[in-house]
Amino acid sequence: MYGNAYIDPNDKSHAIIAGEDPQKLAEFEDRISRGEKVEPKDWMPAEYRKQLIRMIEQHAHSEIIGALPEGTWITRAPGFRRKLALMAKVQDEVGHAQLLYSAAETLGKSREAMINDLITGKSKYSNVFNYPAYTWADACIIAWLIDAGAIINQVANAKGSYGPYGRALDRICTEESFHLKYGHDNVVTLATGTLKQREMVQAALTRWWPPIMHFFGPSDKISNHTEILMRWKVKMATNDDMRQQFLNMYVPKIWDLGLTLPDKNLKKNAAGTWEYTEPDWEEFKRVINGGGPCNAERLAVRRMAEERGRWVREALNTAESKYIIPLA
Ligand code: FAQ
Repeated sequence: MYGNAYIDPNDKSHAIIAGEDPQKLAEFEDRISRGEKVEPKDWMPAEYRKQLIRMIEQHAHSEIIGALPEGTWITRAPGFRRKLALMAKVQDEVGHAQLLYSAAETLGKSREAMINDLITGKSKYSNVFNYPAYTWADACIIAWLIDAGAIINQVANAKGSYGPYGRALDRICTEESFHLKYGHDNVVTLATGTLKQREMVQAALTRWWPPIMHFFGPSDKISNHTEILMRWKVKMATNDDMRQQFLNMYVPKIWDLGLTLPDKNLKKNAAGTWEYTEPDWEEFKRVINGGGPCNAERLAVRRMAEERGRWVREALNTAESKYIIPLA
């Protein structure tokens, strides 16, 4: 027994926490089961810290990399109002990365180390941002359905056990809800527009459906981290639960717009569960491990930004910097 939790000998998490002080672990798990928040200076198992750093860091990277496919559409968005709205959205996403990097820093990994792991390809970020946004409709589908998926995930994670992550997510979710409305409005405009607009949004939806199905992570049967993360209330829903929630909320809305989805097996069964063709997990693995259509380009842009911003960071860090012009 660890605290209130019975350890099943077949439970993979048993090995992960084997080296921890049983007393401290029991107290920690009791706190988690009481729904208390864990704060940066509290004792935590090494694996809890490691998992949180991994997850929050990947989330932060996803926000800054996620700004890239949409960002290229700012100058080409139809009309001044949409340009302004998209600019604000992209700025929000970068702000979310700042909040998340700060939350991850409370666990002891520096921002420099995180950025370095991103640009050297060591860290992962969301699969979806490794696909191109060919047309304006792709940017609209991202803003509607990727943000919708992100909200489902983040609303669940916000109730999780680590205080700084939960608080960052509460704020992020508020902003994401505006993005969702903006994305929905754009998709409705295209889906109820001219034949050419309808074809454009349908083609984008067809392109984005497989990455969207991957977005919630591998199926629970093959997910590596879900078991331990659910046990410690870092994840508050499994990958399959989140996928089901998304299908339940958005497939009817998509069909209502007269759009179709590229999965002939997609249907809600009598028990209320969505059935679908199993996503191609080999494609997913390839994309998250650097082999997607845009991975190289995305990291090249981040490396360029890192290089071009170096002088600013140096100037801020050096009191007698050569970049500061003396007043007298
Ligand atoms: N992409 O064992 P699991 C956004 C990896 S924010 C890439 O199931 P876990 C805002 C996973 O890391 C979007 N990799 O993993 C926005 C693991 O690899 P590892 C980001 C993925 O952690 C909108 C392996 O697969 N949100 O979109 C993905 O228990 C529009 C095994 O997977 C977050 O990061 C994936 N989709 O569950 C911005 C939320 N899924 O480390 C701009 C926080 C899994 O063993 C525009 N993260 N992997 O080598 C989470 O909730 C979880 O990490 C999951 C994955 C649910 C994503």
